[in-house]
Amino acid sequence: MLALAACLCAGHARAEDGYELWLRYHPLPAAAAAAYRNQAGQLIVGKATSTQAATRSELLRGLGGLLGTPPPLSAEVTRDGAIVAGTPSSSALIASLHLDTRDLGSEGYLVRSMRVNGHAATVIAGNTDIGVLYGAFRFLRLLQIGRPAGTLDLRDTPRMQLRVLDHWDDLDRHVERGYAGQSLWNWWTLPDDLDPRYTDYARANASIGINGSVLNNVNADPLILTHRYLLKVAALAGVFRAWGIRAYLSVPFDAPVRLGGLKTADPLDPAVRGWWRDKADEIYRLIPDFGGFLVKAHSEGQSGPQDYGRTHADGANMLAAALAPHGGVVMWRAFVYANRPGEDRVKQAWDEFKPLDGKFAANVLLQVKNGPLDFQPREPFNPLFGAMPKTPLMMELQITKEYLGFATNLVYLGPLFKEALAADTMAHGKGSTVARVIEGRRDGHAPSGIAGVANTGSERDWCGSDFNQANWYAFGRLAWDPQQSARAIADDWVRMTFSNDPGFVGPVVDMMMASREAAVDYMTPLGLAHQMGAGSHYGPAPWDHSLPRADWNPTYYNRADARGIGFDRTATGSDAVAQYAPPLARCLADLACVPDAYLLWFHHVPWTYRMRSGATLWQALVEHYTRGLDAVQTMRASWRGLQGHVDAERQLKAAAFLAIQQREAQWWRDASIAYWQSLNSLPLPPGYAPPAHPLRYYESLTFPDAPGQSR
Ligand code: BDP
Repeated sequence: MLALAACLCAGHARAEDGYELWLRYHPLPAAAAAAYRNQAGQLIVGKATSTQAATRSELLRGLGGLLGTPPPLSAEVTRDGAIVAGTPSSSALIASLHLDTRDLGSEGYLVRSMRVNGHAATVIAGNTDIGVLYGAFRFLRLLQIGRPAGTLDLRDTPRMQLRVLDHWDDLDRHVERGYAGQSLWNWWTLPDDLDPRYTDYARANASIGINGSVLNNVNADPLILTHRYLLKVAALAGVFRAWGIRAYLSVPFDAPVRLGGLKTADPLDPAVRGWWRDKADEIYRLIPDFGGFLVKAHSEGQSGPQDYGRTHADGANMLAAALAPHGGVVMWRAFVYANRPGEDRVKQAWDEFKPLDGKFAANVLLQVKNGPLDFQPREPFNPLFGAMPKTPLMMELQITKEYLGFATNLVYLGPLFKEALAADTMAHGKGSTVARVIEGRRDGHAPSGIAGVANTGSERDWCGSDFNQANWYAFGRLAWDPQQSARAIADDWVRMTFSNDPGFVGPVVDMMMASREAAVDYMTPLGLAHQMGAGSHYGPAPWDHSLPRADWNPTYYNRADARGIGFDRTATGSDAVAQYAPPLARCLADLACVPDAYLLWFHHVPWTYRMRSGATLWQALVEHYTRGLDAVQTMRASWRGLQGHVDAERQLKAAAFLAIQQREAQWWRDASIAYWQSLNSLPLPPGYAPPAHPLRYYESLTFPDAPGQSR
């Protein structure tokens, strides 16, 4: 008992299980709380709509937690230090201030210190309730990250319209590529039971500006479109609505056959068109603000319009016509590689979609993965960005770490997301970055959007580890504004999630910022890709060629033999490089110009190839693997040194996961080196430790139980 009491008093001893995410609202230090109490002495905010009520409850909850007591609600400003939140149309008080809200659009906000009725006040305003909610979260964040109380003058609007999470959740609650338990949606108990967790999910999303959720797996089950399931979807949409989040569904293209009993799903067949129209009408009767459909067609066994001799545009436009009267959109995925066996897989989407530019209906967005392959630790950007100026392209990122060691590896994805967004397509001269392409400003498109494949699940901490929460957080923040820096976002997240203690924030942010490069180094350095165990994508298996399709196997991608390694994608090989804008293509095709990070993605080179550093490729590879492993060791030591700064529960969990990561980084390094050596027979450069086991040991490892596999 005494030990327990001692533990509970030791500053950070309050055990935390991660459920509160970055919305912990734990008490601020006394001085900061006192200063802010002067700025939060009264709260004037309506509750006439569900979003206003949500804003009010979040401000009361946040300020109450951070300051010790929530400010009293009031109808009027009667003293200094009031917080006034609302829109000019919902609040006469806000209207009387004659704020300039013209550039705030339908989701933007301002947070401003000004005098109201002769008193000092903080005004949180927008043109819409949801803008005000976003402003309220921004205000709370200032307190959470330890910004000193004082004058405020902030305005912000999102750069993209659709900021969406894609849940690859099956209806039996299995999550494809999910590593955090089961699906959050308990389809069996819906619509009657509305787990409070659905509200907390919506709060978390709203706090970072996410405004859409695709509820089910892209490998979609037609059951989702039955009336019984639509009632469940409507119940979730009802919870999300107050928080500005629309529900979307993944639909199988052949639903009219599998569910509707039609003989065909041909998009030009009037009966098929009628079936989808009726289905859309039924959905909108239940869910008036339904967002639309996400479609994986003609990919990995999913049916598509080509089964009926039609194009992707025919298929997408047919669904778009059914949704258009209701204001819904189609997010049509460009992740296809089924149609051209023998062709380099990374070329296929471009080959298939580029000719269709300009052929899509106005409410279709093409959803394009950040790279041309599949969510690898590093890929060059997808050449479709910049290549389809007449089509709104939406970027799809993966927040769940399918190819990055699952939930237990600490890999902060902010730098990966940023790298993809900041890549210069050079399609319209220098500076035409991927972010500008998807924001749609350059090509004058509306709508615009970005999607992230969610990492959430039923585990208490939502994401399978505390640090994985940072990837959900970073996705939302970058979806709102791709110009923000990954480091600044990490800094905010660490403060909100753990502590404002500078002795903690600095080292943890450094650790996070180094983690993605570390993963690239110990898994797939210098442009290698897809070297993970076939199917499960767990652990290294560069030798594997067991799967029936060549392009599902690591050997397809590494092309390693006694002489060299890498995929020749120049004119002497697959010429995938030609899909990039000419000035960029020229550089990538040229060994003297291609960045080291993409060397083996675009080139097949001898093991003895001289790198810019003077080292041979072989030496450089060994160096990178080892550097990645060393970086994990450093992360682990750094975390150990921070003991006492956070509660023991979260400290121990992250420490245990870092130990797993170190073991796996060692395994990646050693297994990769052992396999390459079996081909090139080269000795290790001096000073580097040999693999711990012979190659056959690594080859013998199997993991039929690895989580998240596709079925
Ligand atoms: C791959 C996953 C697979 C998904 C597919 C997709 O391995 O489970 O179904 O992408 O995006 O990354 O459709």
